[in-house]
Amino acid sequence: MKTRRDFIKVSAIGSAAILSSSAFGSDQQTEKNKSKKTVNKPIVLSTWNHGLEANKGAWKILETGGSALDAVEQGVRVTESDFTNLSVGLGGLPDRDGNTTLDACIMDHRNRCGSVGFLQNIENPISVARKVMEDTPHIMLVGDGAYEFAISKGFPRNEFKSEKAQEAWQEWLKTSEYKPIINRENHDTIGMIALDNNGNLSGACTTSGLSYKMRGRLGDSPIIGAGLFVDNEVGAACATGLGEAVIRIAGSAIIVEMMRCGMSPQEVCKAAVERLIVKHENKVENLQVGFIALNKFGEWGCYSVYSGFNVAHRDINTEKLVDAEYNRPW
Ligand code: SD4
Repeated sequence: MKTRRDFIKVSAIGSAAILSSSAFGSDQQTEKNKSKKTVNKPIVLSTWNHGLEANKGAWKILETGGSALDAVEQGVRVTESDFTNLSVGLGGLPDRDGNTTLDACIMDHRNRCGSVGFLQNIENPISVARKVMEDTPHIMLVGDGAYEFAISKGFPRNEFKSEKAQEAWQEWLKTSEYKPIINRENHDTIGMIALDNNGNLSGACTTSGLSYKMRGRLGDSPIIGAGLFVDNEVGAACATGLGEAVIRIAGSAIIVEMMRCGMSPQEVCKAAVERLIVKHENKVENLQVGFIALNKFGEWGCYSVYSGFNVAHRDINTEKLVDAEYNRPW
């Protein structure tokens, strides 16, 4: 584990890097990156063990030379359409009023992005987010507006309610104690980032959000820069875990900025977790967050506050689930 001194060192490098990059532009660093090594592509990374199945969906597109954008959309749709999943899609655990509400966002190599929040009764929010990106002048649509937009684009209304999720909610109602202790079980939000054969990056993130959340609550997952960020010059990042904590540090955006300055994906995921811990004044009991990052060379990394986070990785040579390094054990 890092000492405080090490941490300060990394933070200092990180902040200097961010300053230099955001204040003076990225050209110098991009030039430096260009002179580097060969590229491992295509490659796809997803959060949690449901990422293995999702990666298979993405891989069908990547292996035939398809775009990272199509791959991440099709990949996470696999998880959304798995109604046994209690944390993504219509099978997800509901809010405290018993309604499952969905958040998703997508971003591509041209800095285009789209997002939906507080969406109900639609099976594949990620595809609605893509339509927001492609067919509207906006980036985010939420609630009834997002739903009406989806219907207008031909997405069917789906009234599915998971018995398992409803039972869990009934159980929760007995105490109605709101404790956002998440990610102890091995399933959660799916975030996916990919690099295609043309060297382009895209990402997608989709979730039913925190179980038993307040009505109307949005987490990080539909927020570009928090749950997901992609910069095709540099890399992509995605977050899972307590969304409020990710939003506070603009998690995915800072990860990409640190990569812009030459830090490796593994270093930046670790630095972002360390920043998050410090910004929460070290009070992170039960606060789990995990990050994944991928750079333009197909190098990747992952790191979480607590143990238990894992990442599905697929490239030409490998298809596996990897346990992320972490700051502390549960
Ligand atoms: C949220 N970040 O709504 C999501 C939940 C999640 O792992 O990712 N859990 O806050």
